[in-house]
Amino acid sequence: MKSVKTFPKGLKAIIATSFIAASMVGCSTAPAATPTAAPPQVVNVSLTTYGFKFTGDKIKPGEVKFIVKNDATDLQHEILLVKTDLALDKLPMSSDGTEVDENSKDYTKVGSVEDVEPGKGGEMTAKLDAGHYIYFCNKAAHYTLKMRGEFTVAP
Ligand SMILES: [Cu+2]
Repeated sequence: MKSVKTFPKGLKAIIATSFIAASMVGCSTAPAATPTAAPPQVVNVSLTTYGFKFTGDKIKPGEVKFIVKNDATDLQHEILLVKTDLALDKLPMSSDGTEVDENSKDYTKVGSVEDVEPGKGGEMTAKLDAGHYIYFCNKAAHYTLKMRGEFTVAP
């Protein structure tokens, strides 16, 4: 007698439970309206032989980024930025008179980009308070050759 194969009884079907993806709906609002910090003011500084071209005549208190380029073709230059009430031509000089005394307490040094080769550049960023600032090149005799300038930061 031929045996008939039958599927065993009682085989329980496995019911796959479907998972409900709990997707978050809504909540697509724009990022919270936290005030973003104001981007730094940008001042472009061109160094030339015994001069500056400086775009920062309307600087407000806050972060300022100075983008410095030595556009001279002959000499290394630099920029030092100090905060002081001294007049532009009255910065304290070194004992031999060739350069500004960089250790003086008569001003507050803010920043510098030093020893910039012709055609090269650099950057400095500083947080400036309201007040009077002087910038100058402190290569020997460059300050006295009037490689200097000043600006006022005001709200
Ligand atoms: Cu110079």
